[in-house]
Amino acid sequence: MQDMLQHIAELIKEKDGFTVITHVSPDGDALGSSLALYAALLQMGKHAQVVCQDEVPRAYRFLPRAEAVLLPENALQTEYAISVDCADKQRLGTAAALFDAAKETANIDHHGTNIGFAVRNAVNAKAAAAGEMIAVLLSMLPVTVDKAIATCLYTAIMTDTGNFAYNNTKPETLRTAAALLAAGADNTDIHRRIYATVPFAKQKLLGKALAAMRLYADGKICMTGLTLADFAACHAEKPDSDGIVERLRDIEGVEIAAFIREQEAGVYKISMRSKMAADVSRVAGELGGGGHKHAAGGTVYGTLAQTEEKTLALCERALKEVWKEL
Ligand SMILES: [Mn+2]
Repeated sequence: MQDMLQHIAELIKEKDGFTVITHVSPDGDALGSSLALYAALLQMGKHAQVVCQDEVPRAYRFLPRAEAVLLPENALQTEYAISVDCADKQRLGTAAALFDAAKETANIDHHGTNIGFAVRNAVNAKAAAAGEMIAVLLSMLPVTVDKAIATCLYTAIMTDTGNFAYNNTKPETLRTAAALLAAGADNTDIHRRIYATVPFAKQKLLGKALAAMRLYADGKICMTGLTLADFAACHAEKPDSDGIVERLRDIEGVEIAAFIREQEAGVYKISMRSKMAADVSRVAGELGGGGHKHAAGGTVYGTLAQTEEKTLALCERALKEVWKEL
C-alpha cells in the first residue's frame, strides 16, 4: 500500500492541474478526505479543484473549504484526476466524465471490492477510512498538516469508524487520530457537529416512530412504521428517518428490528437489523430486496397492516432458525 501511495505522491509532486473527485451522496469520509487532499494540493501551490455529483450535506458544511466543492457542470477539465473513497467508477456519478477525460488518473480507496479502475491505484481494505490513507499520502508530500487539514481528516476517520467504535478501529487508526488532535483538530467541536446536532423534524419523527413501536416474539422482535402522513406531520423528509431502525435494534433483548416506511402511496420500504445470529438478508430476499446478514431491506406493495404482517411472519421464521443460539 505504501508503494502504491508513493506512486500517487510522485504524480502529485511532478504534475499540476488536479481534480479530486469523491462519491455520490458524500459522507464524512468522502468530504473530509477529498477536502484534506485539496488543501494539501493548494499548500503545494498546485492548481486543483474538488468535484462531487451531489451537494455537500448541511452537516458537513463546517469542513474547511466545503464551499469550494464543485458540481461537475461547474468544474474544469484537468489533466489529472484522483478519485477518493470510491469503490468503483459508478460511485463517481456524473463526475465520471471528468475522470475519463483526464490524461492520467489515480484512485485512493479503502473498499475491498475496489478492482483498481485508475492508472495508479492505492486500495487498502484494512484502512478504516480513506482519510487514514490520505494521512499517509500527505506524510509523503512537502505538506504541513495544519488545523484545516487535521479537521478534515479527523472528521473522515471519526465518521467511518462510528466515532471510533466499529471494529475497523485499529491501534494505527487511533495513532493517526492522536496526531490529528495534536495538529489542531477540535474533537469536541467535530463530535458535536456530527453526532449531537439533530434537526428538530428528525427528532420529532424519531419520537413518532418510537411511540408506535411494538415488541413481538417474546421481546426478540421490535417493529415500527411511519406513513407519509407521519412524515408530513413532522415536516420531515426521507433522510430524517435514517437511524431509526438502529434505535429499535439497540433495545435490550431485541434480536431483529424492522422499520417500515411508506415511500409512496401503497409502497412500503422495510429496513431490518439483527443483533447476533439472525440473518435478515434472507428475509429481505423474500421481500424483493437484499443486503447483509445484520443489515438488509426490502419492499412490500399493499397497506401498512399487510406490510407489518408479512414482515413479522418472515422475521419470526428467521428467528426460529437461530432460536437455540440466542
Ligand atoms: Mn470511506
